[in-house]
Amino acid sequence: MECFPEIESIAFEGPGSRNPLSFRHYNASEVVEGRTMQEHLRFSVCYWHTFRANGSDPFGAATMQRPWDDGSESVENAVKRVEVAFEFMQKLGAPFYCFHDRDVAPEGASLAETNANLDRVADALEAAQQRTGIKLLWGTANLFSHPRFLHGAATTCNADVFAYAAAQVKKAIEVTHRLGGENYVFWGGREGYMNLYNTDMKRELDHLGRFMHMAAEHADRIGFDGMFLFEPKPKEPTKHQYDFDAAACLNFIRSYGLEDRVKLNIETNHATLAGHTMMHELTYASIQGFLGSIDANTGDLLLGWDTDQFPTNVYLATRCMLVILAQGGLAPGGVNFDAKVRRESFEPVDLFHAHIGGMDAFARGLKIAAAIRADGVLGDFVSNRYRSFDSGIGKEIEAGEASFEALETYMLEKGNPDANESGRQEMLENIINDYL
Ligand code: XUL
Ligand code: CO
Repeated sequence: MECFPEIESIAFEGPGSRNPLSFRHYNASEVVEGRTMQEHLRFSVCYWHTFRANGSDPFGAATMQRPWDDGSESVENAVKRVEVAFEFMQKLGAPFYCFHDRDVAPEGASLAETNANLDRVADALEAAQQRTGIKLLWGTANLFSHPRFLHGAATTCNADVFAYAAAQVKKAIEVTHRLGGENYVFWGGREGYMNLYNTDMKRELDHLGRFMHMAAEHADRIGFDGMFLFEPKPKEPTKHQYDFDAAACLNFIRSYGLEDRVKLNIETNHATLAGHTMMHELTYASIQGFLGSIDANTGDLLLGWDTDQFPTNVYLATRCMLVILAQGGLAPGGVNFDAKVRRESFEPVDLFHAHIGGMDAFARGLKIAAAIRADGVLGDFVSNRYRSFDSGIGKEIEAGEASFEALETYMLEKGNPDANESGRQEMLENIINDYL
C-alpha cells in the first residue's frame, strides 16, 4: 500500500519552478567542485522526528495525522512504519537515513525481548535498504527516554543502569554494523547533571570515557570500522551536559585517549544553545580534523530552546558549506536533518515540504560557497591578512625559531610594529551578499 499516493517522486525543476513539490536547486547529479551534489551533501532523513514525532508538547496533545500508524507500540506497527519511511525517502530522493534503536523498534518486557524486537525490525530495514538502495548514515541508541536513565546512562550513579546502557549500545552497534551503517553517534542524552551537591563529576566523566572505549573495543571485535561521532549539546535535558560544545567534547576525546576513534557530529541548534554560531563550531572541529558529520537544523533565536526546525536560511547553509568544502567534504558523514515539522504542520505532505526546503537551502549553500571559493574572495583576503607570517620575523615565529629574547631584541631595534591594516569586515559582508 502506498502511504503518499498523491505524491510522485520529487524532481529537480530548476530555480524558475513554482511547484512546491519540486527541487529548485537540489539536482542530485549536478557536478560542483568535481563531485555531484548527492556526493557532497549526503542527505539523511532522521527517523525520530520524521516518523515518530506526534506533535505533542508540554501544553498539548498529539496533532500529527499519520494514517498508516495504529498508535500501538507493536512490532507489526514498527514494521509497517519501515515501509512508510522508505516510501517517503525514496520519493524524496534522500540517499541516507538514521535512527535510534527505540525509534525503529519498541521496548520489550526484558532486554532479551527488546533485542528480539530490534532484530525483527532490522530484518525489515535490511530488506527495504536492499530494495531501494537507501543507506544507513548512522545508528545510535536512545539512552534517555526510559525512566531507568533518569540519572543518566554512562554517567549514572547506578552501576546496573550503566550495564544496561552498555548492553543496549552493544546491540545498537551490532545492528548498525549489520545494516552497513557508516557511523555510530553518541549524543549525551542525560549525560550531565542538575546539581553538583549530589554529583561526583570526576567519576561520571571517567565512566563516560570507559563507556566509549568499551564501545570502540566492541566495534573492533565485530569488525565495525565506521566512525564514532560525539554530538555536542550544552543543555536539555540536563541543566549542564558534559558534551557542552565542540571544545568540551574535543577536550574529553583527548583526555580519554579516544582521538583515533571519535569525531564530532555538529548540530546547529546545539551550537546556538551553547552561545556559538554553527560556523564557529564547524570551523573549530574542522581545523583540528574532527568534523565528522552534521545535524542540519536551526533553532529560533527568539525562543532559545532546542526547537529543531528545518534549515531554510541560505546564509546559514552557505556558511556550513564553506567549512565543509574547505575540509574536502563530510564523507563518511553527511547532512542529517535532525529537524521536525511544527506542531501546526500536521499533514503528511508537510514532511515533504520541510525536507525539500532543507535540501534546496543546502544545495544553494553548496553552489554559493563553491562560487565564493572559485573567485577566491575570502581565501585571498585571509591569506593576505596574515602575510606578515610568511617571511621575516613572522616566519621565524611560525617555524619555532624565535624566542622571547629574540623577539625582544628584534622589537628593541625596530622600535615600533608595522602599522595595522583594516579588517574590512563590512566590505567582506557586502561581497558575500553579492553571491546570494
Ligand atoms: C538531541 C539530538 C539527538 C541526536 C541523536 O537534541 O540532537 O537526536 O542527534 O541522539
Ligand atoms: Co542531533
